[in-house]
Amino acid sequence: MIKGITWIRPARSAEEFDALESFFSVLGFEPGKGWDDEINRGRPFLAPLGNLEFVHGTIRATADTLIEVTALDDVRRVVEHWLTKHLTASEVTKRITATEDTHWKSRAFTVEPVQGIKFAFWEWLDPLKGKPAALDGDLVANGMKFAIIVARWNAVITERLLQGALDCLHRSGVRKGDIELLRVPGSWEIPAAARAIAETKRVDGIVTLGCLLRGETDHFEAIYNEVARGIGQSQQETGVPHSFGVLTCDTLEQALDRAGLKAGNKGFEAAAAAIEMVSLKRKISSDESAGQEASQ
Ligand code: DLZ
Repeated sequence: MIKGITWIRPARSAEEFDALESFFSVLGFEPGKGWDDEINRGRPFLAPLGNLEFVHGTIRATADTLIEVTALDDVRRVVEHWLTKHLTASEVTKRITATEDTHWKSRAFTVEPVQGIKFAFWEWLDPLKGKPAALDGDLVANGMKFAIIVARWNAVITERLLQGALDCLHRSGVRKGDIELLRVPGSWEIPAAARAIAETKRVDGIVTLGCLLRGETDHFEAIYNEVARGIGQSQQETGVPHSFGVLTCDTLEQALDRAGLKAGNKGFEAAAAAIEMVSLKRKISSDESAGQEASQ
């Protein structure tokens, strides 16, 4: 019956509220539904998991809000960038601690985005701790390069998918200059363009975006099968992750729902899948090289 926990952190001034809102916005939290009324305002930030924890004995945590993350060094870079933008150089060093091992088999640093309000960010030393024995990719994409291939056919849909994909890439840390945008006439042409860009090895991942409408597309099944096969084949033969953002719908209305209306934005989801696969691929490679070093 319990559904969730809301922990309210009062801001002492409008400036403090704005600073906290700005700080948490850059960190990749999912924004909740904010509210403003005559007497106050609130901005919720959501995390996939949360808990309320009571502690008895000597408290060794360095902050009363602990935020578990999966890529602590990347989070630290984002935090440092935010601090540098908002504080003087001498203040920055006072507001962030070094990243150190904790007594609970993890690493952590503490940051004070506004004076007197501290947050500790931490990650397990063993990335598989608390999870089934599985490797998974992160959604942190700083430094990654992507190509987006977008079909012009049904542009009213595909342009929305494109906006969703760009939104996801930018919010995950991909720089504008690290995205190559390729436009092709229709979905049929996506595999050839994907293959051509993948073979250059200029990009780490490829997002494919198109829209096939059953009612309006002759040989719908044949075209769809070929597009799906071609994208899959390009991915497997080049080793570059390709995500599949080609909608196949019966009607334009269904496609609109999947391009930002009722059913989310499949372009955003395709970009997130591409980031995750690039990250996973990197983890697999670094696991392999760690394994090779260990056996030498
Ligand atoms: C020709 C065609 C048709 C009928 N329908 C679609 C569609 O629903 N979605 C899409 O992306 N493209 C369509 N096309 C265009 C083909 O994909 C291709 O661009 C042309 O046949 C030229 O090769």
